Amino acid sequence: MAEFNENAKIWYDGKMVDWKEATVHVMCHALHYGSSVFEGIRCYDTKKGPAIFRLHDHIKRLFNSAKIYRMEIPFTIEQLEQACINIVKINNMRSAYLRPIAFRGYGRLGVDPKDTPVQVVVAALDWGKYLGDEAINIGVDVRVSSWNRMQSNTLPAMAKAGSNYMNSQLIKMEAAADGYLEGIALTPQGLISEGSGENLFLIYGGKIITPPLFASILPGITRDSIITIARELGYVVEEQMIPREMLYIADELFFTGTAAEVTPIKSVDRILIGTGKRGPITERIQKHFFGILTGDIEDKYGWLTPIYV
Ligand code: PPE
Repeated sequence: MAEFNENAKIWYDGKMVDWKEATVHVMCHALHYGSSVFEGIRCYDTKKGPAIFRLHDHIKRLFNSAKIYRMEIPFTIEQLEQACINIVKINNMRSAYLRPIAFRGYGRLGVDPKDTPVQVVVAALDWGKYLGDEAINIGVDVRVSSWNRMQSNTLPAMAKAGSNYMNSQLIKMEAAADGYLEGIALTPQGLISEGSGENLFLIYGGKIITPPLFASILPGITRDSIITIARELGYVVEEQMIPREMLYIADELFFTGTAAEVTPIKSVDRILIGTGKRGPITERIQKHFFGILTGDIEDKYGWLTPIYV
């Protein structure tokens, strides 16, 4: 869970405000109709100082999410990138989880968002390991959810919209109620999609396989980073539709996400995956990924934006 620091400042429509001042009205459009788009971005404490991971790609995705919903963000990409940098600075943080969100605010009620202003917030939180401290090394136990991910003509999965997280909550709460850490959702057609807040990778016969964008997934930025790293390490990575049963016979499985980073999965529906421990390919990819984030491995793709230059 993310920790709130109530002494922190929040960037709110271009101004730095106190945590307690960063409020919305109960008649805010987003509260009633789910009209928000957001991002989750990590700032890492690297050897060269704090740096934000793939800042531009995240802010670009925020604008894409807004575009899908005909939402005009009243700031530029550059302004929001700067807001992310400034919020880390002003709160004196070495590492952080940044939560930019754009939403339809207070104007009038009614589904049509006409006359409701689009407001933008960037908050900085402390968020440790998403699925628990041990999860990264040992792995998590998950189930296949009875809830499917949405079809793109129902709620577009490529938009990181608040409303999509109602579906995520169903997946997550069901998993928790049954004693699992997370659920894997299928597409409406019954093939593998993603977790409630993570993309999924499978290793089978030495190949790395992940569902394609048309499998109702969020186009994860960690997913993209892991595809790049895995190919650099010499693995074959394929984007393919994956039948459910392949989960059980996979040699290794892992989740990726900003919050989840790279988290191994040790069982699905109580069936052990491989040896029931983090697999060797997962470990190798994790090491490389974390190596870039600490600064031990060269950031050759320019993924890190330093806070202080
Ligand atoms: N799928 C979903 C549904 C998702 O929410 C995330 C991120 C991903 C895939 C991975 O995307 P990326 O972070 O770009 O690699 N989920 C964010 C929110 C989690 C939350 O509980 O809040 C995150 O990881 O920040």
